Amino acid sequence: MTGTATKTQETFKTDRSSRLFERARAVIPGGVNSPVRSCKSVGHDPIFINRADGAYMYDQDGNSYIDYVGSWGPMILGHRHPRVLEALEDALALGTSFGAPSRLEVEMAELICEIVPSIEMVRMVNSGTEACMSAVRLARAFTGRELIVKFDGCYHGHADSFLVKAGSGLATLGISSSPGVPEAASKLTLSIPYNDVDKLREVFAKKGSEIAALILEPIVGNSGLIKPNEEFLKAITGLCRDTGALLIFDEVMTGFRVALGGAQEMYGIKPDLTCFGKVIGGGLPVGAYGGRKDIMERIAPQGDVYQAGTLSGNPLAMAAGLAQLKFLRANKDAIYKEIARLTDRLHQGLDLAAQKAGVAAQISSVPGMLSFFFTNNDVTDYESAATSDTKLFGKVWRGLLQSGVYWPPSQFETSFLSLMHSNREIDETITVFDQVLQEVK
Ligand code: HOZ
Repeated sequence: MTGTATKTQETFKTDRSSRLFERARAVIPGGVNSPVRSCKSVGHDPIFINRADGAYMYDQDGNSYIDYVGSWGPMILGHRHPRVLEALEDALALGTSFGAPSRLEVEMAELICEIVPSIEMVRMVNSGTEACMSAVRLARAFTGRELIVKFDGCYHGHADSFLVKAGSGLATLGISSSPGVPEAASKLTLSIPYNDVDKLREVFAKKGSEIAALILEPIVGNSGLIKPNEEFLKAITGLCRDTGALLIFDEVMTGFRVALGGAQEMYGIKPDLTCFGKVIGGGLPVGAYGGRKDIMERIAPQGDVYQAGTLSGNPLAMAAGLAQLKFLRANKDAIYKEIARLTDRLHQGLDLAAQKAGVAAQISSVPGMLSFFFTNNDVTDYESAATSDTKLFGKVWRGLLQSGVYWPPSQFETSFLSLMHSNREIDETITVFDQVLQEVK
């Protein structure tokens, strides 16, 4: 399942993508169905993808790319993994949607509870946005409190309560919130800098008894990749325990990726609730939230907290997700070791290339996720991530694209590696990055 990246910038053509973009702009706002993929912040028009296979994507003009978006996380096994395709074919033969319970939903819930010990019960939804939105409603109902604490530059989907100093597309577009979010909703969300223990203590000292939940990306992917420090992780667990606020981990990006049990396994933390997204659908639209049984039992129809969805637990999404999760569990040691090795190789290579070019760069990575920032500052929160030279990032992004590397089209997103990336793709990426830096510095 290997391909080849476009070797030279001279062969790079975008005529068909350009024509599709023109048609799209007439009927889809901004010509895209999600803002970041418009490539606006990196000074390019979007590339329309035709197909993907293994570690590669192929566009409508026939250009091929080593893919570092991986559908924003779920393609841990690469595109079109045979196990996932087989499971989908089997499920397809039985029907595409029932709107009634089916066996695969039960198997999925059992598997998630087995792999992630903090999860005793889980509810399927259709996206990470839905998962986070529902988890917060549940936390508010359970605690009888209304305030939510989040961190600047973290992104938990586009529900009203989260569009306060949010990362991802909002950071990319340079906006911190959105018209249409009622002031009354944003007032209930307190957003503070990531990794800032003093600020965290201050907020909990003042408002601890009113805080329903603290929600965070245990490793930030939506400001570019930012790792939590140890003191910060200790503080969040301690403060939640002491005040009765629920700790919600948004593992939409990190779940089943940085380790089989996600970031919570990596850091040895048991959050009260966890949100998952696309990763449990193996590339199909899905999400889930789960956690402590005494909290989850409050959800209707067992309890009184309402949340519902016709396509929740959709058989195709469950089949693809189960196939991927079972494969990951069966080959756990080899897979996570290999993904960590590949990420490390890329990290070292990009670091060396930047040093060679004399360009100030910070490379940040955890197994399977990596970002580069063009700054002298250590990147520990959104503010320091925003000191990156985004113009240079745009130039480098365009150079990578034209040489066959599809990197996330925003400084404020992380890249994702898959098991289908090999030394060959990693080394080619490093070579291209090196050449591009020499040209644009
Ligand atoms: N905001 C998404 C990743 N954090 C990107 C969604 C997309 O454009 O597909």
